[in-house]
Amino acid sequence: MFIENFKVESPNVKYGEGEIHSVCNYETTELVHDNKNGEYQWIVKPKTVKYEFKTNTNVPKLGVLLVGWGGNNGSTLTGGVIANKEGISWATKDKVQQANYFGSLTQASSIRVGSYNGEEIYAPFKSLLPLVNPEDIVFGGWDISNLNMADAMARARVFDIDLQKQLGPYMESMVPLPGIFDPDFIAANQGARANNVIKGTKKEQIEQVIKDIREFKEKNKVDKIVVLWTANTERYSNVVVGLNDTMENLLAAVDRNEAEISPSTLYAIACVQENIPFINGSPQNTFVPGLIEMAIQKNSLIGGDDFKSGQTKMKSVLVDFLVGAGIKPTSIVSYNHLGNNDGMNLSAPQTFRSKEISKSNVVDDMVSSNGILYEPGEHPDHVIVIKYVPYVGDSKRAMDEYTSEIFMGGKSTIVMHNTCEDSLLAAPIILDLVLLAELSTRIELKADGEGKFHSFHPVATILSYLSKAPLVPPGTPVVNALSKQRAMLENIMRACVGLAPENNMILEYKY
Ligand code: NAI
Ligand code: DG6
Repeated sequence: MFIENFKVESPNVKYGEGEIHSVCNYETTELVHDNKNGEYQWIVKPKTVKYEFKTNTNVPKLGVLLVGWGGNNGSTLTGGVIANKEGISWATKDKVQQANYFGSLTQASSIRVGSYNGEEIYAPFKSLLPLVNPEDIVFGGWDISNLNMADAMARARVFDIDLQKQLGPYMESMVPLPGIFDPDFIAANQGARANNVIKGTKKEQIEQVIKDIREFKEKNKVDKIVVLWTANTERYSNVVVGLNDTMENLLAAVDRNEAEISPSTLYAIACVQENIPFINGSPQNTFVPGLIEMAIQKNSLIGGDDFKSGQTKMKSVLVDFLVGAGIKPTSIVSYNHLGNNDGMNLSAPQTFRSKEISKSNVVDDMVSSNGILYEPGEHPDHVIVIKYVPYVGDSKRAMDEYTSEIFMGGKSTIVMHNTCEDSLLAAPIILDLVLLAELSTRIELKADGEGKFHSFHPVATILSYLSKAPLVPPGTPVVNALSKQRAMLENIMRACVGLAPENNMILEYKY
């Protein structure tokens, strides 16, 4: 059964004026490697830590500024939200299609809340905690191409033509602000697009971005802003001692107008300086060590990297299933071709390399979790291929071959093929990223015995479910397995309303 909403009644939660206050017992373990009677042994000690959570329930008016607003993702998200807001439907060759948010965890997925009369009861994911309504978001952003959003949507060739015609009037007055352009960081084939750029030194460019953010906030009377990079994939920046390795060196390098500071890092610096959440939806190393240090020092949220939309999402499910089932993946070959501007940009070796890195590291945690299947350091062969085929446009073809070793020397090969508009996968993920980033800035927590509440760590691992290469604070484990990432997010949100983590034991029906 599906219910629309619910309220928790428990000594663990108090719904107050503008705030939910909850208490949870976090059940964890402490490990000790001890010498007992001349023999080393692992000792596991269960441990309970009491946490308190405070969630501000005043949902702000939110502004979302997209870097690369006029791209396929930016125009698809903007049009998609308008279509939902305006209740637009359009004719396809199959049926009259209604706008929806399919593919969005926050808007279109559900959570289990319990059993009632022998039936499992589910509720919308978004009923757990108050989230910004996507239709109340004010969108804006920057793009190095000056096309208005209606023309950008037409250039993207993602939406059906009947939908584009209806959205056009809403989008033609939306024009991206000039963006920071540095041809050294993206493919040379993007140069022709760059007719809308911020001039000046790197310091002046940061100042302009800060000015743009402040003006947008003022003009649109929004309470909060989240900035998200959905612009071209950049090449990696070199991380160099004295250049970008510390906050001090990074800021000094900006003052010296050093060439090796990428546009994405410049936008991120502007946001951190303004204490505005900045999310990186592309694979490059925007968050150089100096930037991470700055975000930590200013306690300003950063999250990323690279939207986990299709092939990689599947990989972080399938490999988790295989390894979890005691099957040993030995070769993973992921091939895809696409014909949109992202594909064109990725046809240059340096930008492709950024994507190759983020797509390659996604099985590491699953492989290292099973020492029965893999020797220390052993890893499946893992190959990533991306080809640019203009004719297919945004309709990406992804082909994957997983070969595994099974019982008694047998081999199992699974082959998958997916055809799908890439931007229709990415747009709902962008929405989730900004909504969840905003929510996480309203949650505070403290462990038993701690004097005061504090916010989550500014490196937002809570967004991992949506990222191919989750950014984590230095010295923290990276979790790629999709089910664990979802459970982490859902269980933290459950804790905020005094609900225990979903444990799937369903003991009440076991005897
Ligand atoms: P796109 O090429 O259509 O859009 C990118 C936009 O960014 C373009 O309009 C371009 O003019 C603009 N741009 C480039 N550099 C800029 C700068 N420095 N400042 C402001 N604007 C700038 O690409 P698309 O398909 O929208 O993808 C965007 C990014 O998202 C790419 O990096 C892609 O790799 C990444 N991504 C996309 C996924 C998907 O499923 N569509 C999934 C994972 C990541
Ligand atoms: C070619 O791979 C284009 C990329 O931008 C991908 O579409 C994007 O990274 C999505 O990747 P995945 O692996 O999540 O489908």
